[in-house]
Amino acid sequence: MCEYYFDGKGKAFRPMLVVLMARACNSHYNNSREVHPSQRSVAVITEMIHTASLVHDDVIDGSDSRRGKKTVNQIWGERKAVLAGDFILSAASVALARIGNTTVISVLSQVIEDLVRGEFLQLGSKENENERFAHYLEKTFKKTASLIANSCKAVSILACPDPTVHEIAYLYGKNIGIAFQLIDDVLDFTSCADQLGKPAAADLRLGLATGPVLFACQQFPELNAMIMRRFGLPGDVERAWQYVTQSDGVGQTTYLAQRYCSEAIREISKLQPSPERDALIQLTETVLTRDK
Ligand code: GRG
Repeated sequence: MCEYYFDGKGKAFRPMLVVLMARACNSHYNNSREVHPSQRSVAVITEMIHTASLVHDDVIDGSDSRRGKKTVNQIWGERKAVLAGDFILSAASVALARIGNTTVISVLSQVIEDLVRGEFLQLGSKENENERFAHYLEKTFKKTASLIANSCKAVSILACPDPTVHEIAYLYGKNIGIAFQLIDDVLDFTSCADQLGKPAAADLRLGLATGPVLFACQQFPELNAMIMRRFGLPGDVERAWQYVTQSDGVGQTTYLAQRYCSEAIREISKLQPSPERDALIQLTETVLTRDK
């Protein structure tokens, strides 16, 4: 069960980004692009934490497909899926302790707290329209960007003792991480199930109002009542979908993601030039143009 998702079918976006960040920081600090074994471990741990959270997320959402295959809960049942997620997380914790750096342990432990808090934020909703977008961005940071930001920070700590470099790594990860989730929310409206490897419009069906809906709501206030009842009445999902596609919600969410990517580029450009720094700049474009 625990090996099930380590089959090379995921995009491996996070470990790729973390290794690039490690090389960019090493290069900045002492002109060496070699990745330290401890930094490589962080990349592995990052993907393990991500995978554990996917396994648990699919239990919470009752999802039956991911990455074009059946979910762990669909095959083995919810109880074993919860334990499988726990097991992957425990293996990640052991690997983290083996790195033997207490700051790195605390930075990556914060991620686990954020993931859980992010999931709780998603369970709740805000009645006040003005608070809704802030709530959505906070959830987005905790559910998705914290893992990327803190993993980047962890490899920068292992690269050098300079706190300004740690801050650059963290802010690059935070901004590209938020953009990654904003585009994930756009893809839920613009991509098909075949492309995504999971059902499309899944968020609406789960009762979630993401960026495209929240922007659409400014043009179509009729969406407000539907958001409040979490698209729970018959026909809500279909009507909300229509409003979003008639609005500029997808365009505005994409524009917001572009702004976060520009901020990520502004941060990473503070490091000395290196092929890996350029690749991290290029990666922001990949985040914005991806279709799965
Ligand atoms: C067990 C650590 C732990 C957490 C429990 C369930 C939960 C709390 C958190 C859920 C966090 C979650 C699933 C966030 C979604 C992040 C996201 C955008 C996932 C999709 O990532 P991709 O597109 O997926 O990189 P692939 O399949 O390519 O790996």
